[in-house]
Amino acid sequence: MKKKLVFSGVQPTGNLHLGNYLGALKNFVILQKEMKCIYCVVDLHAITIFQKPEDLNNNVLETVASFLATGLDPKKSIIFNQSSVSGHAELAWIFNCVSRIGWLNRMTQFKDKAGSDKEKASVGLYIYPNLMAADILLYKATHVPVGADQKQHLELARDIAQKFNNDFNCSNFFPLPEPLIPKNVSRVMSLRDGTKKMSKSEESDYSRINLKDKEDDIANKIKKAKSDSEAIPDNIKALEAKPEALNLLNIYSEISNVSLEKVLNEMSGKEYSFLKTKLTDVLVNEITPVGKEIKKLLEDKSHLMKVLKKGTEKANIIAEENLKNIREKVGLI
Ligand code: AQP
Repeated sequence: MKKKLVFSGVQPTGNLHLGNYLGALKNFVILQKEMKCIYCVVDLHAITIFQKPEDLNNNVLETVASFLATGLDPKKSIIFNQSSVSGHAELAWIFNCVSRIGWLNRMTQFKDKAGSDKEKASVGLYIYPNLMAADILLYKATHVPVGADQKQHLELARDIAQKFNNDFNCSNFFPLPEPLIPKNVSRVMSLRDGTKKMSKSEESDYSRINLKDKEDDIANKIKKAKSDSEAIPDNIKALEAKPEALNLLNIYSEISNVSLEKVLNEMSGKEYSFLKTKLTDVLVNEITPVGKEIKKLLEDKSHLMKVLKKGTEKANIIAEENLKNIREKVGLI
């Protein structure tokens, strides 16, 4: 039995939001209690879409602050930024040569992010999933907590690991990493359009709850969130064609830790304004303390830099040890 090891990353592309929190960060903290975990600020992924250098710098520190504010402990977990361990880029190149163009052509995130003019997207955005496979397999991680949007990339990482093991005749050299996707809210949707995921890069700030939002921001955004003109139904099936209503109910169920069925039992027949008041309360309780802590942590940037430096040292030791064996398998001197 291989030892369990968790790896996951978050892009420093702006304010972290409720989707990042429920899809990833909350799970990171739970896993930290059970196994060895490596959590990475994936700055090399961020630059697949142009980032202003000064913004990127700040966003890296803000992401670390968000990790710590949600409860990650640098004494228990390794916390660092991707570009400071050069093994990520080296292994990504090796995987560029293992992964197949046909595999990448199937990735839906590239299609979504590249938009209609794919010719103008960066090559980095196209091969992003190979770098993600390298991030995970550089440490031979076995488990990867992610939101549902990353499931396809995880499957690609497994295909790359399998092909590497076959090509270089070393079965079981790389583990086939398993995604850990939250069961209830695996994809938090935009507050303005329930068919789109909540995202940092969505233009309207009203589409998301940011971890740094104040009480009033949260109340306003939930008040303005799209819901439904009919009363809350008593069964989940009736919500199928109402993605915005379902999203609000799902978020409420997850944060208040009450099953969706029970929430519907309690609220059926009521207006959505009833749900919105309760949702605002639970969100304010859960999110605003995190936001306050992020702001406090950002006042001491040298502490955040120290956390990254220590994490980098620890990550580098594991990465170099594994890379030595990887280079040998490939035949590089
Ligand atoms: N809406 C979401 N619901 C559930 N999980 C989500 N995640 C992101 N959005 C949601 C999960 O958060 C982790 C970190 O994601 P990321 O920031 O590295 O990249 P992303 O998925 O591309 O997030 P965004 O907000 O959409 O960023 P931009 O706009 O910069 O592309 C991942 O585990 C992800 O699944």
